[in-house]
Amino acid sequence: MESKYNWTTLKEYKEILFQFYNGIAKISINRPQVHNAFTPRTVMEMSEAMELARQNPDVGAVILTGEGGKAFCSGGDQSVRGHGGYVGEDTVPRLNVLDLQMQIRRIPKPVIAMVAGWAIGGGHVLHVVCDLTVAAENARFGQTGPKVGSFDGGFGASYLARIVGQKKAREIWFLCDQYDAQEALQMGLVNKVVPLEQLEEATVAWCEKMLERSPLALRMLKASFNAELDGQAGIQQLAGDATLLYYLSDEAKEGKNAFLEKRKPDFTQYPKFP
Ligand code: S0N
Repeated sequence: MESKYNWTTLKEYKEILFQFYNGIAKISINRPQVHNAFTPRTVMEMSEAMELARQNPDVGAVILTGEGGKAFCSGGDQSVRGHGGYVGEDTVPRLNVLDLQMQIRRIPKPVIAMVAGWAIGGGHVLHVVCDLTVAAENARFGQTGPKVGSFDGGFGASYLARIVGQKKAREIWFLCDQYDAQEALQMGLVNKVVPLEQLEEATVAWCEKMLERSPLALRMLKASFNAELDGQAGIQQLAGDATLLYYLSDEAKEGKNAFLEKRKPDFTQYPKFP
């Protein structure tokens, strides 16, 4: 489908597109012939692009999507599934999509899944771990693990259950049924459903709205939502952001300056808030 936006390529890849427009990075799986199933290489490319988006100060929001209009992602490419993982060109089996899931949760910028067509298996989990999901009316959601001999007991199970509830999450995994966009909306699995031809516009509009918001507030909120679920790792993320904010203060700078000037720090002027 033609885009009305002037996306520029940030870096050329073999199995994904990595583009930029107006503060938004778009990472798009480009294997429509297999409904955007991912290989280890696809995931490595997405991982690198996600890190580049994180480090790029011009990027304030990330869209994760799939090319072709018929699939967001159909999970791990079963044709390269080997003994112990998905086998890449180097013949090593990997389950590297788990690292990508962590990256999506860790990047201190909102990540929106833009879902047209199938979001299935490991592809479904990818949209689940995104901060928000905008779905086209043709979107179809589901897990296939127990049908094809796999499962994701990490975020794919526990975080899904936090979103849709324990009973529904067990139904989704145990039955391997597929759910349309309206059903997904009803169970809180997606945030918004729009006609396919409006999908990109609606997603970009939400990104642009978030780009008008305070980036530090969005960062702190994302870390706070994660902290509630992620235990010590979540607290570490939130605490790291607290340190970032503290470093911005004159009080913290006094400590550093005193060290460099080889003098005793004077913290007396800083308030002891009630
Ligand atoms: C998506 C489905 C339902 C669409 O059906 P439809 O419309 O009838 O299309 P098809 O004719 O089936 O598909 C069109 C072409 O695309 C190929 N294809 C589709 N999906 C895949 C896939 N996942 N791998 C390889 N090829 C795929 C079809 O073969 C067909 O090709 P041609 O035209 O040549 O015949 C339907 O396609 C479907 O059910 N697909 C399979 C969905 C699935 O089971 N995915 C895998 C689920 N498992 C995972 O994702 C593993 C999770 C995982 O990755 C993981 C979990 C925990 C810990 C680690 C990991 C990890 O691996 O890292």
